[in-house]
Amino acid sequence: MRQKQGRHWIVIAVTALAALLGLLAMSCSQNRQTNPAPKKELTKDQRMDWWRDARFGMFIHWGLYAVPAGTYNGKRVDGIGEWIMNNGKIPVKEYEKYAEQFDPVGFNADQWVRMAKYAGMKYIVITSKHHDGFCLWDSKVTKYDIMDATPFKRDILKELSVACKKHGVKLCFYHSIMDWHHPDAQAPFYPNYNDTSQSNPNFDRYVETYLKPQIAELLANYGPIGVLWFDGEWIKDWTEPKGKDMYAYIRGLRPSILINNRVGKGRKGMEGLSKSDEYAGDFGTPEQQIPPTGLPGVDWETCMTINDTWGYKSYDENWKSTEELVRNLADIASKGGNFLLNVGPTPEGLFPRPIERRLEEIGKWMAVNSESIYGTTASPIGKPEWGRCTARGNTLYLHVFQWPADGKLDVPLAGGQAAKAYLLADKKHAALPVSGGQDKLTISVPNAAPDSIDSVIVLVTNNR
Ligand code: H79
Repeated sequence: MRQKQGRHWIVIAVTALAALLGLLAMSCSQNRQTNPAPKKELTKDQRMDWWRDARFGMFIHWGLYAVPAGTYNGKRVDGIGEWIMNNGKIPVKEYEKYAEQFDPVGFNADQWVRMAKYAGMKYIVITSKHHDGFCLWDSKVTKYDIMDATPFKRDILKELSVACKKHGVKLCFYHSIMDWHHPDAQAPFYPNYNDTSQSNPNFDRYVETYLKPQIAELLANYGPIGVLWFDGEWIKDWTEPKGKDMYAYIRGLRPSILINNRVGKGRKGMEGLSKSDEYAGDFGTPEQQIPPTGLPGVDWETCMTINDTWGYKSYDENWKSTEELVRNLADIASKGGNFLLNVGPTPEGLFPRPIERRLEEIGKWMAVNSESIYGTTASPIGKPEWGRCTARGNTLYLHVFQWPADGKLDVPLAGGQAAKAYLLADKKHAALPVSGGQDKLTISVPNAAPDSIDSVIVLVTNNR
């Protein structure tokens, strides 16, 4: 009996100890959550490092607007495809019905990411939510999303996050502040959802109980996110203090993330300026334009359509040529910026064939020449008349768009500065003869251009 009682006490003591330890562990882990061990915060340069190195990314505009694809009630609606709800004056309840038709059975995240990677793009920015308010992921704060409102019921962002991780491509989200579907945002402004003179008295509720929780979901459930790319910040209800608050909120959750300047009011009109000491945001976002001389002192990224629309329009065939796209990439890199090239997939979940062809051709150029793009800095010799120039330390990459007919390429550098020159396409790096003058040097090049779009000559200098 005594023995039994003794054992009884031991059991109680052990149980109590275990419970105590459990409590202790719990409070410790709680402590860990509320008081994170002081981690050394990354500097802005460290946060920007991968992005500055990347230089080339894929923008993807995909949502319900791919279903009407530019046509409403049998009539073509002018303007960019993803704006059809506003431009076609489609009532919320009617637009919502496109969700029932959104069934992109051809969607294959792995294929999309492989195409981006093949083209040499290091990151993907996809519309988690565009102005129409429809969500491409399983959001817990709305039923207006891919899981609850469509027959497809597959979390597109989840599948992309898996594919991006597999292929080493950074996943980033575009998220619209403006929301034409939410009653506390712009929905009541129908038929002009983009009315910038009106205010919604419940907008703060939208921000606190909808927008911020959505951002938290996007940061919690899809692996490490490279960039949050905001848009639709021009509405009256969005202010710079709100932008700064959102910026701080996001950095509080993910200290190393990057956030574009449209989180606040740092973009005046369609300019790309972002000075983070004045405005919230890490980089400027010139849209559909390349700043003539870059934006000195500011990180920036030009976003651009591959035809004339962001979201798919079935009849927009105004494709930019591969030549224009590759030269844009070189032009942008030569000014120290990034190129975010947009694709608008079909409602079946496919990239239109003309897009695939261009990505393949860009990829072929990048396979030979990407060294002249990744991690390079702006041209130290301005815009030479034959093309563009990018730099990496002592090395200049001469992007020759117009191959010299006389076999002589003039470079505005003093002659003594050249240590060596060769064609990037030449695996043997056979030296090209260089002769020098006072204020220019001349490289003798073969008669035929190695690449009709952009032939790169590597010029190693000894002066920098
Ligand atoms: O997502 C793509 C487009 O749907 C979106 N941004 C890219 C990345 C885009 N939104 N608007 N535009 C493109 C052009 C429209 C600009 C205007 Fe305005 C909005 C004209 C009037 C309201 C902003 C505010 C510029 C002037 C006032």
